[in-house]
Amino acid sequence: HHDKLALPVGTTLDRFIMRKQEDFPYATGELSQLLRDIALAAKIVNREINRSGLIDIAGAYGNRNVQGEDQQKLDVIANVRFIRALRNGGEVCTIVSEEEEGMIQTGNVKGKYVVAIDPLDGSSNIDVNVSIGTVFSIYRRISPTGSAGNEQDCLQRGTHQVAAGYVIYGSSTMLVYTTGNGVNGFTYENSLGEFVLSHPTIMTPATGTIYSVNEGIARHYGAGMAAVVAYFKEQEFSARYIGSLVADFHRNLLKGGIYMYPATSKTPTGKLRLLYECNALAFIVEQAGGKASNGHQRTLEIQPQSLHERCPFFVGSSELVGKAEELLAAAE
Ligand code: AHM
Ligand code: MG
Repeated sequence: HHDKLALPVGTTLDRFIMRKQEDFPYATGELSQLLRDIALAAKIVNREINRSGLIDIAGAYGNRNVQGEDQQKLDVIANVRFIRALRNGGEVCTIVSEEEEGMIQTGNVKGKYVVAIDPLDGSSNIDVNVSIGTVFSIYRRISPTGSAGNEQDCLQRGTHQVAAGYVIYGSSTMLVYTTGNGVNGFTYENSLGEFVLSHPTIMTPATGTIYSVNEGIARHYGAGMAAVVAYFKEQEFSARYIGSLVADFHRNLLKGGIYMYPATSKTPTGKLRLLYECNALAFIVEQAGGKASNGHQRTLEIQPQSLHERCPFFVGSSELVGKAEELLAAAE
């Protein structure tokens, strides 16, 4: 029998998923199939993103592509690609997507899983060649198979995630995911058309010197949040803010730091979405030894009330998120 933990750098994602599945004697392979479906869609979306410069040129000639169809925006394309892959894969009954108001029923009533996904986050950055990402959470459905998934299946606490991950389309494209057994990162190798293991067992530093927040809206912060930012400045942290959640999160995960999207007077529950932005990253960061909260409650324990609800988000190195929580509590 192979070594349970150590798979070498360079292992392809498909092989990695297969080997991990062998470690669970009762695993049926459905989750493995689902992860492979997501990876396939990610490759297709990656291709579309890499061509987006050319598509823009085509767009200059009347927003039509060679087939004469109206050019779709990349976030819409990404949504279609992921939904199609999940539908064809057959393991998912219901999808919640940032792009669509209601639940998406795949028609796979036997599918055991529910997926919440932001197919292309940070889409305002596409036109300017800045990194963007996909974020996904996977849950086991609660309702019995044989009919469509329902709201209760979709509104589970983050602690119930069976897997979560993100894809970053950046200077290289990476897929990072967890099934609750640590976090592993895979880099897309163009010449092979495969994701290969490049970042095994990612652990985030317990502390760091980066803070990431939109300070342009600081006048709308409360007293607590003002104290948090003042503290990181006092400590002479580096300010790093791309404005693309996955990219900001990914950098801080590897280097140590804190990302914050607080409540403001204009957006009392922040901006980011609990179901398909915060929970996945919270699961990953915890698996990497870090922390995620809404400022006073662990993100993964928040009971969702609606599909697209927002929550304030503090995520990153455990000491820094702990410090932010402490300062927020002190200002109450
Ligand atoms: P989007 O889902 O409309 O793309 O918005 C989410 C994005 C995140 O990627 C990013 O962290 C945040 O919005 C930035 O917001 P702001 O411009 O208010 O700083
Ligand atoms: Mg988004």
